[in-house]
Amino acid sequence: MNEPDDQITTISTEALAALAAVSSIEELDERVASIVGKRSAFAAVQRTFGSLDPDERREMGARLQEARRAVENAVESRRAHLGDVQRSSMLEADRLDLGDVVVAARTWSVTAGHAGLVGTTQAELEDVFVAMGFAVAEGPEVESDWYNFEALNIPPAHPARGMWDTFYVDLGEPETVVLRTHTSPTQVHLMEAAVANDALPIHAVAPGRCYRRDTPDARHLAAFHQIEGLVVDRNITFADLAGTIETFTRAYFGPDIESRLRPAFFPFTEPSAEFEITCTICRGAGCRTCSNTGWIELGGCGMIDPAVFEAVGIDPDAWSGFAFGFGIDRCAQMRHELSDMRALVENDVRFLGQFA
Ligand code: FA5
Repeated sequence: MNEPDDQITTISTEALAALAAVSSIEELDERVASIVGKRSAFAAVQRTFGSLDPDERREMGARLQEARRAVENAVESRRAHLGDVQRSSMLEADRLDLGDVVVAARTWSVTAGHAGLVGTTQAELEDVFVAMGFAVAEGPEVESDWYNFEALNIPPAHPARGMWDTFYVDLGEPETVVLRTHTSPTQVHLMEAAVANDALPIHAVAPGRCYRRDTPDARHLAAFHQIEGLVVDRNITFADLAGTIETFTRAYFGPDIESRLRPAFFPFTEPSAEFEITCTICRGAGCRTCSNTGWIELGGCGMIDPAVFEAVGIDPDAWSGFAFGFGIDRCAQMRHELSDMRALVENDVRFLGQFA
């Protein structure tokens, strides 16, 4: 039998060898008790110290602590090393070699790609409205407060500003430049241009991207698209608006989808309405996408408020008109029965490939 001192040296050497043989963190966790814990040779030799005289016991106790601490430090370095190895092999396994994907998968022909669903939906909507006699226009995505709010009868501090949670651009005076929250500012641009060029009447649609601080969910995105419609002419009535929306719904969604107008409030139209269609996911039965209502709101609309005509210099006694603004992403979602709008921006090639 070795002296305790020799035993401690042997135990340390064997413990370090056992550590070197461990090849994963899981294995280390399993074995750590037998290397430095209560089931270890260190613990066993400590139990024999009772038979030593007090001075020797103290000396051997200190020697054992020192040896055990050295092995404990070695356990931690081994754990750190094994962690590094495990992380690098995980990263290596997850590495996406795009070259390999294209060559090996061969599920897509290698082409220049194709238009996205929102882009094609926008083009289809434009076609429907062009067939109904509308021109296609566009307006800027970065707007002044005047175009996005004030000219639309939404003065500063008006509670209706809360309807649109706005991204402000850090330009000029605070809160004077915005990412447009809707396409309605294009109404103002179109009317101003028509007045300047003596070019009334107006029959136009203006599609484009809008931004709101909305939390993305099944029916919302923070960057989305609307198509604005504007008609300014003589003797335009709400019946013209309702007829236009009905014609659009039938042309785009087909005759089986019901639509309805519900009274609503927008500061720039009076009267105003919300336009809804039967939820195409549940066919009206109620589901998660339509929050169990059976209906999906596609947009807002109404007769141009005289205050807006006055802001742009159009005589409200001589001219009347209507406007509407529909969500293009919502139209795509309902037309293609997508239960969650976020699929449009997730860039999953299996989804995108269906619309090639
Ligand atoms: C408006 O934006 C008004 N400018 C519509 C309008 C135009 C009224 C002309 C009167 C005259 P609203 O906030 O309800 O209204 O949005 C209209 C549509 O845009 C919604 O019905 C929806 O289809 C779409 N939409 C709004 N917010 C989002 C969003 N975060 N993500 C996706 N689509 C959205």
